[in-house]
Amino acid sequence: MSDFPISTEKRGDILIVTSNNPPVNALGAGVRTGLEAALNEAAADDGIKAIVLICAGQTFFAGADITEFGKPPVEPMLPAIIARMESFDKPVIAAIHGTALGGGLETALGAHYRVAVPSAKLGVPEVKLGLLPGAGGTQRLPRVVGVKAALEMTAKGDPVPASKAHQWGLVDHLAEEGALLDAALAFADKVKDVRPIPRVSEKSVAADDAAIEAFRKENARKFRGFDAPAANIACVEAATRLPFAEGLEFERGEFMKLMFGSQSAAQRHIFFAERKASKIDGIASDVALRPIAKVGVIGAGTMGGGITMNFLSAGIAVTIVEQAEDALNRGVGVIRKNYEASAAKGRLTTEQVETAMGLLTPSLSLDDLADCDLIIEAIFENMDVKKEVFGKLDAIAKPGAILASNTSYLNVDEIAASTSRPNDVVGMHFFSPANVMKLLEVVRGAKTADDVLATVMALAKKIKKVAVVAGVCHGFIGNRMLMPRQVEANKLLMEGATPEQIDRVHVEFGMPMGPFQMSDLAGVDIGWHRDPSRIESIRDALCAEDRWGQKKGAGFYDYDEKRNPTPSVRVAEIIEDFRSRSNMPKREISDQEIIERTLYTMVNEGAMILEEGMAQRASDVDVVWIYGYGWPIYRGGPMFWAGLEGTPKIVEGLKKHGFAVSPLLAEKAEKNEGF
Ligand code: T1G
Repeated sequence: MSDFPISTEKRGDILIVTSNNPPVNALGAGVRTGLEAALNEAAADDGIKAIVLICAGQTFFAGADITEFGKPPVEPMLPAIIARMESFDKPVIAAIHGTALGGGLETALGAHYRVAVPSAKLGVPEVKLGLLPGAGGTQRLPRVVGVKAALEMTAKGDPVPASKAHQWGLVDHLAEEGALLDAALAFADKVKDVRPIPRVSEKSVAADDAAIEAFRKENARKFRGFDAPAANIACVEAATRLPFAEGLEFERGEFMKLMFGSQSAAQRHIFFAERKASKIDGIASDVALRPIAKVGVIGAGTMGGGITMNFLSAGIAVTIVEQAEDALNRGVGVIRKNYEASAAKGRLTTEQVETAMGLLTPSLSLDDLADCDLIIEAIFENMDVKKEVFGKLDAIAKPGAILASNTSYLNVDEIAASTSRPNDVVGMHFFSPANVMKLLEVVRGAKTADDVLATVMALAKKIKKVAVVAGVCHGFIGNRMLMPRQVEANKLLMEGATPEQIDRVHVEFGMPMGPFQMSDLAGVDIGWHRDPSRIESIRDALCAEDRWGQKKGAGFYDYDEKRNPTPSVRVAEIIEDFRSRSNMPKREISDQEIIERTLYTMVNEGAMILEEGMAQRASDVDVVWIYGYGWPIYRGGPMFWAGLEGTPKIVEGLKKHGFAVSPLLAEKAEKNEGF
């Protein structure tokens, strides 16, 4: 036995070494010390002929302990433990269930054999933390699975199922589900006297420069702006070129560069921020949740259909209601088409499509929502319309049903007041396309009950959304910060910048698209007053000429039939016309000014959101922008980025352009602190 989260038990001449370090058996200092002690115990006992290394709880080691990063290293370090294990003169059998990830898989690679249950997954997701497998993974993995598979696993970070790992020889034996230890013991008994003991580092891996080059080219767009993927590729390439020991040195050097870079700090920040967002300050984590067995969705348009798919895909029955039969049939048809498109790409089986569609009940009557546990309206973004529907729902919905609005900026308290049950009302703001975008803003009304909020946050996890609690204000968190960005972007057009320049600055920053590209995608006509004779802005002028964006083949850009954009001469004329009529002098606008007026203003708005309590924490604001708008994860979100950019520099930039600086931001700048 040992004092550490590692216990040992002798079973005949096999030593069972068990890690019990919930929740994911992270390889923290205590575990590493316990492993070292277990190896010493096995070395000292001639009666032990093999070791089975297994984990209790939900998973095999899921990696190094990320909370230790950035702190002084504590011996024994993982690479040393793995090297000791690999050079051991008695075979070590890793018994894998759950997810053997990162340092966990690297530990299994240091073992001599690997036994896994079919449901297990094996991967090296360090790249998603802006890192690379720093305990020999980039050198051992290619020696087992080859260059191509190692490139995929290290540079993209997605795990592979045990069945595929078994095909590749990464797993030596697949055990029956639920019989892992017995299978590992039987395997150990079989190999305990087999010599030589197989050691991965003694294998070699053939060079495959063509595959490496092809992989780099094929993923250039996906990896744009990131440092870690290239470092992972370089390490895999080193494994084909250098002796193992030198390869380890190379890997170590690349790992340390990433570990102390801002990108990994940003990506680790988001890893924890995403998990923190699901926690609601002031509500006990064990509050009783309302059961959600049946969901009602009102509106079968783009949003209603996308929202519906989230629940169907999670195995939750949905009744979808429309006013007109053709709209209902169209909406249901789009849902089926989307599922069939996924099946065509091999992401779903036809059975899964039919199962999902089998959970869908189309209806033309709100009365059919009477037995729903949650009803979400996704209808026209107009307060009067929403209040009318909620008034009807109040009479139809069963007691205890949660009534949610998908409004993207309207006042949820006002909507709740149109019912006799405001404590059952909440905002659930999905982002379009709702079946794809991970972010869900959960808008907490003044009277929203704690259990309603907790139920929706838990349900979000079930439908694979990243949920963030927002307060009731115009635009909540994301769209509220989008507003100053859009206002300034349009002002910059009047002062001499072009849509292409402003969008380029944002794309170079790492955004998937700039403000005007986004406007063309979403629809320039969103929020337009629809009166072509009323032209008070550049946007009005575009809409009056039917330039509603990609859907019309023209918006801020011109589009060909494949929706490829080109700068528009007509738009330049419209802007010029507006500028000359408003006697606005045209001037050169620097890229830096665009950053200051569109990104610094977002940070300022984020600080005001925090001051007003409209977001629980700065990291929640970051999560909103990463998962709702594609903010580059290697910059950690707007508030984290403010720390990298420097709050004093941001305040100076805001003041230079005459913006009122939020007190919280000013205070951070005073102390030269981030958020
Ligand atoms: N270290 C510390 N804490 C971790 C952790 C880790 N590796 N993984 C998860 N947690 C915490 C998490 O913050 C949460 O805490 C709780 O565990 C449950 O997590 C040297 C350098 C394993 C698939 O990147 O992918 O090895 O919120 O909510 O949904 O080369 O956790 O409860 O307080 O995500 O069941 C590489 C990261 C590390 C794996 C389980 N490994 N983890 O998912 O639970 S770097 C990873 C995950 C490394 C070496 C390198 C998932 C999971 P709290 P959860 P889950």
